[in-house]
Amino acid sequence: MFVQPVDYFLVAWFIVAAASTAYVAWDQFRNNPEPVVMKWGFVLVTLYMGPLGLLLYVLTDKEPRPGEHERFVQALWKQGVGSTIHCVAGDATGIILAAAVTAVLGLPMWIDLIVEYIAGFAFGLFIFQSLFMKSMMGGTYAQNVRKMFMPEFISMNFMMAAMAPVMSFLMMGRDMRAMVPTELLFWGVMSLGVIAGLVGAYPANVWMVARRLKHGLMTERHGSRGAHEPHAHNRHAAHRGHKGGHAAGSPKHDMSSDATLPQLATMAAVSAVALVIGLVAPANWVNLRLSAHQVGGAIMPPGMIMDRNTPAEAMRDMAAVDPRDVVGRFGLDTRGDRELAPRLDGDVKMFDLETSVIRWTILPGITVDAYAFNSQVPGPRLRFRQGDRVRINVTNRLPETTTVHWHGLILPNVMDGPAHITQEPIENGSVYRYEFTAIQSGTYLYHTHDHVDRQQALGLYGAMIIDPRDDDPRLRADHEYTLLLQEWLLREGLTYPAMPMDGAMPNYFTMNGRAYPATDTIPMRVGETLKVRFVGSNNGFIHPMHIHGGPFQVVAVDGQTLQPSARYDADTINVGPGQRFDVIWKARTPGKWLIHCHIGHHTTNNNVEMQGGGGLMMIINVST
Ligand SMILES: [Cu+2]
Repeated sequence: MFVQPVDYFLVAWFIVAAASTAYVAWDQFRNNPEPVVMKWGFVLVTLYMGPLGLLLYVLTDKEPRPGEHERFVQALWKQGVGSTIHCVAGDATGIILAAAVTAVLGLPMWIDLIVEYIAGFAFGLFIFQSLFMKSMMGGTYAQNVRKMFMPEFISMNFMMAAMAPVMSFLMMGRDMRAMVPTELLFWGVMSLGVIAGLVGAYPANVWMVARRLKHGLMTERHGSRGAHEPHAHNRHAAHRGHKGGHAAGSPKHDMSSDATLPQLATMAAVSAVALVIGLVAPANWVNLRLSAHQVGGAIMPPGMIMDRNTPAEAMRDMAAVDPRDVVGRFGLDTRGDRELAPRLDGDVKMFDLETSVIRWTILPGITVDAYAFNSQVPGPRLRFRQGDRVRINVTNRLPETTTVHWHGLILPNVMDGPAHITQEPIENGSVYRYEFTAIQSGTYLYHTHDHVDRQQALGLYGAMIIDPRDDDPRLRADHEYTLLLQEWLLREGLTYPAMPMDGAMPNYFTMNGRAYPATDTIPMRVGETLKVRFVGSNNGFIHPMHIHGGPFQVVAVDGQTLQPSARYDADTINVGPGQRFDVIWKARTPGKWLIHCHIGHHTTNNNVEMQGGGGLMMIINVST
């Protein structure tokens, strides 16, 4: 599935690459008079470089008109391209195969790079240079390996010096799908790496061709064209390709180089330095100790600080919800915080909760990918009476483990929920049964207690209201509204858990899963009372909740009913994470009265005011 704009580009790119490769292969094997090894070289490089490979082929190697190949490929810059293509085809094939295998094995990036270098070098030297070139070079395989070692070493070093940073920075960048071979992005990064590698290796290859240390482009004719016709020789003929038995007197690839030892030694040394820098320098910025198994596939929020020490766990914690995990989509017609009717097992009230990843609409046209209980944000409201025996079966369908904590309740320790502390976390597909007797009464909440900063910020919470055994009429109101708060981070269509961290600051805010103007409106009449239960389901942020039109009376805090003498009037209360406040507000005057957070940013939608506000804002509509 496409989750980023780059995915569309990559599909288009690889279609063009396939077409380019098909054309180059067709032209090479049908029309172009050159050795088979070069035909394969251009085919492979076009596969890796797409239209750029095609361009290099057409400009340097494709015979313009019959009989002109010999003259056409003479120029040194073209010979250099041929030599580089030949190197890149072998080395890149080894590197790409090694990268795919090491990613599947889950080796750390720094080991990947070393294995890739060795594989690329071996593939290039032992197969592409020595084996495939043997027919042209003459001599034994061992002689060829020895002769080609130094040119291959220099070319490979420069290529990897350019290719390694491209791979390191892009694979360990924001979109770490680039580490996973089953993702198109992995192959896109490989292509970009090969392009960089070719550019990096080109200058040294030009020098090596000029000094007759390497072959460039060659012409090889046989069959009906008359294999034994003398070729149009030129000043490069001495080191260009002619098959043995061709024109009489043509020396068999005279590769006697005029490069001096200091030249060669310096070139080799500088290439080695470039290689070391290319391999090591990225470790200053990215954590090369991580493997594809640890973070592969994670997409990080823009602005997150990722340095060479950032652990894999931190990256997974802040990563976007994978849109491919979404199992249900819900529009504005689906509410959160719907009261869940219990099933009865004798005297026990049973509730079933199931976690899953859903796409949830917070505003018209604005959706978030949420972790949800029973496919709603907030999760269903659990309501029972003081003294009830309650059993809650929690089934986990998230791509990670979870637990549930019953915030504020007096219950057996093993039912309390903290992962790894009172219980093993619930694996995907498993069920955990929580059971307890409700001793207290009041406004409570339940929420995940496994990777809370991530999971609760993505929607795993709900209200729990326990009605008292003996109802106090002074705490009743004409209307009741339960209000759960949450922050969201939504960027480029991806949902990240909002947290007070660089790059993770929220840009959307919801009351009961909706942002204003999609929040509820409470209709009232003058003289009526409204009990609002503020629930601090917000995870990393405090919201000073304010009601217009006169003060409210705070009658309960954290589920504890205040003694009449302790009740107090206020118009703003700070609802911190985990806190609850029951307040009673009286409709004194007709009109539209607001309930809203008093942090201005929290009453916007992605910093935009819509119909007078946004986010944590709703209307009490009082009529006469
Ligand atoms: Cu706020």
